[in-house]
Amino acid sequence: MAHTDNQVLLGWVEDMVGLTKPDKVVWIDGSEEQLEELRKDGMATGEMVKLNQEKLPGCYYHRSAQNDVARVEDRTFICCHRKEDAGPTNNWMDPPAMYAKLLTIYNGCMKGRTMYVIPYSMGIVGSPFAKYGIEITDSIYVVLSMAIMTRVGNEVLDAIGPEGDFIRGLHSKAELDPEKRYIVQFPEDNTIMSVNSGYGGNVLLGKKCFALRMASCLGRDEDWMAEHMLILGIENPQGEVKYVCGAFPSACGKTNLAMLIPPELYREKGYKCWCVGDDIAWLRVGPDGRLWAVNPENGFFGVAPGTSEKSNPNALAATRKGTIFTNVVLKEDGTVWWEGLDKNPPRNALNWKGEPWDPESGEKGAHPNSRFTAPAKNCPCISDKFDDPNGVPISAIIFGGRRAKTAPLVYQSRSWDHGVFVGSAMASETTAAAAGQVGVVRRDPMAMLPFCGYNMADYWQHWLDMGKLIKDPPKIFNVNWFRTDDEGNFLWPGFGDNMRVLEWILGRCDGTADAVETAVGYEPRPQDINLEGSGVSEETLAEILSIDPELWKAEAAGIREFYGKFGDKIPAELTKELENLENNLK
Ligand code: OXD
Ligand code: MN
Repeated sequence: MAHTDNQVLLGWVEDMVGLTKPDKVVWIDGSEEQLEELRKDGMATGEMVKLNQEKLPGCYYHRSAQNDVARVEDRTFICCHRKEDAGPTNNWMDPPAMYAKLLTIYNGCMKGRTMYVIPYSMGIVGSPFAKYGIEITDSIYVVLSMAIMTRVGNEVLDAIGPEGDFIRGLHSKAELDPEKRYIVQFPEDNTIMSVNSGYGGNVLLGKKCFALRMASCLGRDEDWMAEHMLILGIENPQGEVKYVCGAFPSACGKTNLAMLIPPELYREKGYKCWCVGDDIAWLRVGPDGRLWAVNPENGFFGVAPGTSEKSNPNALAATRKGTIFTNVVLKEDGTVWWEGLDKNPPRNALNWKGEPWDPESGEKGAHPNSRFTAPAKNCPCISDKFDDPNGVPISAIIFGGRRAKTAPLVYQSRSWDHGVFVGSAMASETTAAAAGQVGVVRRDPMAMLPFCGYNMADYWQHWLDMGKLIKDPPKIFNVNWFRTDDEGNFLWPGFGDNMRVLEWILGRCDGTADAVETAVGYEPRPQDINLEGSGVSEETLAEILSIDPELWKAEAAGIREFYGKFGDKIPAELTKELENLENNLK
């Protein structure tokens, strides 16, 4: 029974029932009893496997189809009336044509299945930041995962109320046919349609589809920002906590930075770090005129391989209860394993495909994009402000990428507008972990390339406009943990030692840290970064901070070429910043 008399909502669900023709409709009320029933149903169909409840209480295992293990950017569309509003970096189709195509695929796709209706909230229900959605799905895995990643149930229907609006989301596994797989956002209709996939990033519609693609459009229209950013609190020995947001392309250590453990020297002095979010930040101007952030999610959808007691003990601890693991190795004792967890690959285990796995075969046991869906509250360093409806005030925004030679360890932009330029030019070099050529520079502005729901040039304009609305805007920085020597060895230790760079960043924000001006912005001198106990010498640091004018001239040319894609939509402020960079390098 639906716990709402919102006629628009009821009418839409009825229409979707007419379209997909399920045998049964179940409204998700958010109760533990109902979720427990669904876990049982999921086990009966094989969709969910109960793990060892002594070692991993409340944890389950799920396998996706073998052709369905990642987001599919080539099948992800922004469908708005004018093609130029989607911009050159998004796939676009005219909405009527896309609806026609999708309606054929969805027609009768839930016959013989149950339809679940999930009311969910991105953000704390009832808070000024919160936005509500309804996801319709035929997947128990989706229901159980949404119950971890978002706040679900009747309280959301109450918050929507009889007249309130919501984002419509229709998901069906359909036949899991990759040729008919579509992840489609209709920003002008507040509608998301996802079909023929069961992989989290494509089907947990609250995350990338809503909280980034749709929300970026809402933010543009309502003067706020939806960003692909972690939120981290840094507590000094006096107990004051300052918050930063950080945007990084994938494979740059975003989750590790979000859950950073300071080096021993800092811990002894009383420094602590607190995680508010690891993936998405919604940013608004607060009543005091400053920029405030919330994490609209309620859990972590993290990459399992590489997560270990050493690399990220906080993330690992978060997965020890109430977690759903996907496509990792399933051990004989009902626990899980993945490459990089430890040096003891298990015997008699099943690989991510469900086949008996020989660790000596040379084949990976876990899929490289195998995941955990873990409740945020499990994380030992979760911030006490995680649940604060007002969010946290942001002192600094940090952009970053993986650059072997070009970008220095850290630099500060000269102004908000210059910072927007730095974000717009963000790039990362491809690693051996991804298919294709290694070391190719891929532009990923603000790490939003696959997630911006409208024309990226308009998005940059929105950033510039927001800068004018914020009193005392956060300072904007760029970091690069990945500088190498000529043999390709990393020069900076990274992980917890990144705290040393964060200390300089916060020092710049409160006016206590020194800097020198270079062609690209303000940089620390080697003596401005605390190296004690890092094993890095001042000479090495000087090398990591150095700027090679020839490489930067090529970088500026690359940015100019990238901007060329957007024609005359590029904001004049950004063209001016690019000219400044070119002049500084002369
Ligand atoms: C991503 C993710 O792909 O967070 O960015 O899963
Ligand atoms: Mn992400």
